[in-house]
Amino acid sequence: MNYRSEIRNIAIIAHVDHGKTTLVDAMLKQSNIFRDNQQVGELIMDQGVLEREKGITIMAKNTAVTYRGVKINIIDTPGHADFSGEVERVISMADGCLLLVDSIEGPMPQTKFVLRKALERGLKPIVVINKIDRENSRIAEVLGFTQDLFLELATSAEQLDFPVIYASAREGMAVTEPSMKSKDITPLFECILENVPPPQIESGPFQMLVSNLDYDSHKGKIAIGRIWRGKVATHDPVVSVSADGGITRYEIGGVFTYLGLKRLEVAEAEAGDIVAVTGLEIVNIGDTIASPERPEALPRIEIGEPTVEMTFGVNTSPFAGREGRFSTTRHLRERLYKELETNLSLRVQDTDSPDTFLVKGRGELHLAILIETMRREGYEFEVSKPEAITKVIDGELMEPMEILTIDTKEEYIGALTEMLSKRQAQLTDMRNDGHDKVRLELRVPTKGLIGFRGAFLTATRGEGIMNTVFLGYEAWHGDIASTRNGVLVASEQGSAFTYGLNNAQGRGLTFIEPNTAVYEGMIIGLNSRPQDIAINVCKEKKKTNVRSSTSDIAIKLTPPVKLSLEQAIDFINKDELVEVTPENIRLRKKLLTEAKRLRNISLSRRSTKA
Ligand SMILES: Nc1nc2c(ncn2[C@@H]2O[C@H](COP(=O)(O)OP(=O)(O)OP(=O)(O)O)[C@@H](O)[C@H]2O)c(=O)[nH]1
Ligand SMILES: [Mg+2]
Repeated sequence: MNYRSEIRNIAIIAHVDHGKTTLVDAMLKQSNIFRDNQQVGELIMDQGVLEREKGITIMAKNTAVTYRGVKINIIDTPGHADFSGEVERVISMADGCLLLVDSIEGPMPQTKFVLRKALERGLKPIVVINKIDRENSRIAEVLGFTQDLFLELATSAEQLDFPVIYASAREGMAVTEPSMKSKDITPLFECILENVPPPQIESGPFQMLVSNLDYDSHKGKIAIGRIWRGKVATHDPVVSVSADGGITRYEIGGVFTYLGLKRLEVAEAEAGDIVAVTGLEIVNIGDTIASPERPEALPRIEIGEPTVEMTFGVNTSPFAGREGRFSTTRHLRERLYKELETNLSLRVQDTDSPDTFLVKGRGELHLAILIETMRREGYEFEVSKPEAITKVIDGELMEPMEILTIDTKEEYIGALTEMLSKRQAQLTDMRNDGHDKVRLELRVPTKGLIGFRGAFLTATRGEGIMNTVFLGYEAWHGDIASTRNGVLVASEQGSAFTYGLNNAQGRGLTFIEPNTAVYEGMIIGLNSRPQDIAINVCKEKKKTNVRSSTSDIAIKLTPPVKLSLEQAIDFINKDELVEVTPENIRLRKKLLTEAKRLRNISLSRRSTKA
């Protein structure tokens, strides 16, 4: 076997927010990639609009730095459990990984998930205890927990012998012993060179696995992946091998390697390196690109199954077609199926209704990000309440289960326990930090977590953090009764008036401002009782000599509760929809008129009695 000693390929993996992208910042900044006066800012790799807005990584991305003549290809991955398909997609490109662990939080559910994936793939791990600058960091303890995790997950004794680096990604420093001082992350670079094996190469005809796709308006489709065998050069004839074994011939348009934020065009590239190639129009992630001499497929990328589904339908509200550029079935269908090319853990299915598609993802956030992206692209559509995906195995109904971890203050435990038991959660562990902080670990059916996040934040007054990770399928635990109150529903189409909204506020919370356009059946608030009520919010105060607008002003409304897209999806019940357009997010009843809704209730009562 030959090695390429001038290359290292590493993936950076961790639980959400433990500092992966910040550590990549430090690696980029300290390897002289940028000009001295270049303003690069923070979280450099998080270039997606939603990534920047939300401060989280959504897609895995490649970059590279050079250190002492060695090129280190770096793959930054997302830590949020909903995007774990991204980790599965890219991890096969690496030979080693940096497992980051927050020096206060310690290993979290997603730390375990990603470490398991990395060890299964045989990646050489380096543990990085990060954020050691934080005031209450408990480095020794966190290292102990991390060692326990390795004991649980290691597939060979060798994997237990991992190097540890202590770092503050934010301050751009790393050391090999917590007591040491350093001005930079040199010890981390040295540790990578020393411990991560250089890529093994096989000589022979060219072969690479496509792990990612990108588009360029000039160059067209760009296929990204690691070369496993041989070399590739511009104009080389190649074939792509698709999932069904189909072979398509192409000529390589260009070959690129990574350096910093750029892709550099090179004449040729060799096994062991991570490259981007152009010229292949219909290649997909998971396909192999190979020399026509030996068109053998590499094993395809395995991605965990989706756990949550919801419908995406053509907008059927009375305001349909007003605000979106793309609103037809054809638009919606094409866009959703296109998403499958890069969003590997997503599934899309046609349904009995030609205007509605079933979309399955790894969690509510996974689906919410797709909805938000489409809305910004100009699409308008309606979505249903997310539901856990059940399946029947050997005649038995099974449902997905998750591990829920909660970090909060002791005082909220009572309220949380009550909420969680209604959602069929079972407490499996509770740890106290000796002050007033606790960590709870629970097993919960996925269905019990839908709509939980909002309630959780309210119950803990924003002083709680919750994380979930997929556990597996278990026999159905039974139905969960809806815990939400009824809604306030507009009874007429028009413009909401302060007077009408004031009446609504006598019944509960409202979601809209005065002058908002409403339609019959649109949800404008939350009732303080279990049933829905229809209210005419377009009602003005009876006309007197005084102009109505001035008398309106005299009424002081409580500011409305504005639901974000994620909150809206979390909020709705099965008989409701979220209408999504580039300009608005509206909530509505599926059945818009009160008469239809009442008839539906009496019909369903009759059918349950029968
Ligand atoms: N105090 C301190 N904060 C840090 C450190 N590293 C990262 N942070 C902060 O932690 C937060 C999350 O950092 P990110 O780098 O986005 O974390 P991430 O692991 O990439 O997060 P995801 O990609 O969303 O999973 C940011 O506010 C960082 O500024 C550190 O060493 N010390
Ligand atoms: Mg990140």
